[in-house]
Amino acid sequence: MSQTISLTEFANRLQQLAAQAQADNSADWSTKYLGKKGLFKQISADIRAVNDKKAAGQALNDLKSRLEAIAAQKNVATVTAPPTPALDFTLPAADTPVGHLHPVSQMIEQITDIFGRLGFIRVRHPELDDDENVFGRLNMAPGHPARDEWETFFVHHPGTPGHQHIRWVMTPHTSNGQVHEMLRLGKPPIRMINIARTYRRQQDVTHTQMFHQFEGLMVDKDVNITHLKGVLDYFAREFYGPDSRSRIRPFHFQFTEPSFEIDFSCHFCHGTGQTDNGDKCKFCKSGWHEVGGAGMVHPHVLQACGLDPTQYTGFAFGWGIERTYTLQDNIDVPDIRNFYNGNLEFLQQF
Ligand code: FA5
Repeated sequence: MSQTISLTEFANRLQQLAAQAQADNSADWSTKYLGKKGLFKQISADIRAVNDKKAAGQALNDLKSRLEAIAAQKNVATVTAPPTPALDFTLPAADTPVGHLHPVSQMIEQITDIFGRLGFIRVRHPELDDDENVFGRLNMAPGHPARDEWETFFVHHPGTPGHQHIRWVMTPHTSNGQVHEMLRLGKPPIRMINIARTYRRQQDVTHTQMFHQFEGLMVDKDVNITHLKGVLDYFAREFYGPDSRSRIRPFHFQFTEPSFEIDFSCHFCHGTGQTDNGDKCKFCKSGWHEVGGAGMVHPHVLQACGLDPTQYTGFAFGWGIERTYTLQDNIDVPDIRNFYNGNLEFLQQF
């Protein structure tokens, strides 16, 4: 049986604790005396050994008031448990974070939808392809200097005995889709949109080694540049807003003739290049954003893909998906690599 303590002995101990507390100026005074595991809590446990619990309880209450008075006098905050908030069952539940499609997937859906309304059907063509489809049939014979522009990853494959040797290439652009589609269908009309991953030996704030491009192709009788311009203007209006428009500027691609660079009017300054108070638009500087390339399919390409260039003409266009986001004024893309490094703060803005 545990030892009993007389009420007098208990009261003496309380007195000693009060005196000690009064003399003590330590920085952790409050925790030491009134904290959850503090001296008051410890001495309160001794009440079990006192017979006269009523008087002992009264003495403990007096000590508590005394300690609180000392705390106030010493100007220390007393440690008291925070009030338990009353449960309100009528409050709405806290939001559960909900994920969403990756921005690249979102844009693929949007682009597929916009061009789909013009009859361009989305197709898929290989991302690891024969050099002949990526370059050769696109008017870039082996050794042609234009090949250097694509900063290509080549895949070494020794070949399979008895099979034709294939020179494998990780596609640096989606233009190989033009070749596949013409060979697949064999006969116009052709209206495709090929969206795929592409690869280049490039890596900095505006380049990733893997990125996405899309490629449009239309081939038929009497297709001309005005059709291309109409399609680009339609895209500008649908994607950027009703007052957006496109511009094409002369350029060179080996697989289109003539070739163009495509610009879209800046949706921030509406193509004026100026802010309302006459300053240069910080977003575009010139009123336009360059997005990608286009042109009329080169007769050599039509021929290499089995189509008669005296009967058919066509146009092609293509650009990058990640880069398109960098041209939107409501989206912050300080580094294009953020699309692929799992940075949630970045991805949550989409
Ligand atoms: C081409 O790739 C041509 N195939 C486009 C084309 C299609 C021309 C049909 C004519 C007819 P270019 O190399 O400029 O063109 O690349 C097009 C776009 O891809 C660029 O404007 C950019 O948006 C994107 N791009 C290119 N390299 C990278 C990269 N490393 N990282 C992210 N985006 C890139």
